[in-house]
Amino acid sequence: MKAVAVCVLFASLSLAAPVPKGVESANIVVNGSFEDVSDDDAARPQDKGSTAIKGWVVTRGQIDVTQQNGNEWKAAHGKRGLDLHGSPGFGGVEQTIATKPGKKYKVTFQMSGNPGVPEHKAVQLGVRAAGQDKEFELTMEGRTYQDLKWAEQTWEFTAKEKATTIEFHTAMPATSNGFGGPLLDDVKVVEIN
Ligand SMILES: [Ca+2]
Repeated sequence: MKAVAVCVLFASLSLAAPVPKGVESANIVVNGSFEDVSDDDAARPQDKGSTAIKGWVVTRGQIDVTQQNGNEWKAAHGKRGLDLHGSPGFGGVEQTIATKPGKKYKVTFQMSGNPGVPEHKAVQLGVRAAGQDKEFELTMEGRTYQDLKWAEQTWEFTAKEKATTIEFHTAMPATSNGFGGPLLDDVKVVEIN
């Protein structure tokens, strides 16, 4: 009886095995966690056009690299992230990735906001690629230097070319405080079909 039971168990296990969904696509973004930047460059604001953050070009205006300091400014991944407002500045970052025309891509990233700007009740961050775009908003309620409450966001776009430039940028109004804005970390892009 025991042997039969084991056989049945194995049979049902093999039936229950998940159907392979094909190979999970790899993340095609370089340095999506913004860790690969020299200590010197991480310590100073980065102007539009800067390529100090490996794989990325700073767009629009100045940004800051954030760095974990004790129990403050913990990154979503690793030790560093970006504040898309500089000192001051209203900036962004972009990267050109290899894509297949007509294919869909899933973008995931971690978002928060700089808690040092009490007048900001919320922060807004824009993502754009291949002529498509989306704006994300997060409340600043409960977000502190000790607890940035990083929140995962997702978006999808369809590639049109063999190379696609994806940009993450502040979507806050020019009347907002340019010294602290939306925070970004742990960017991933994977092909999904
Ligand atoms: Ca990071």
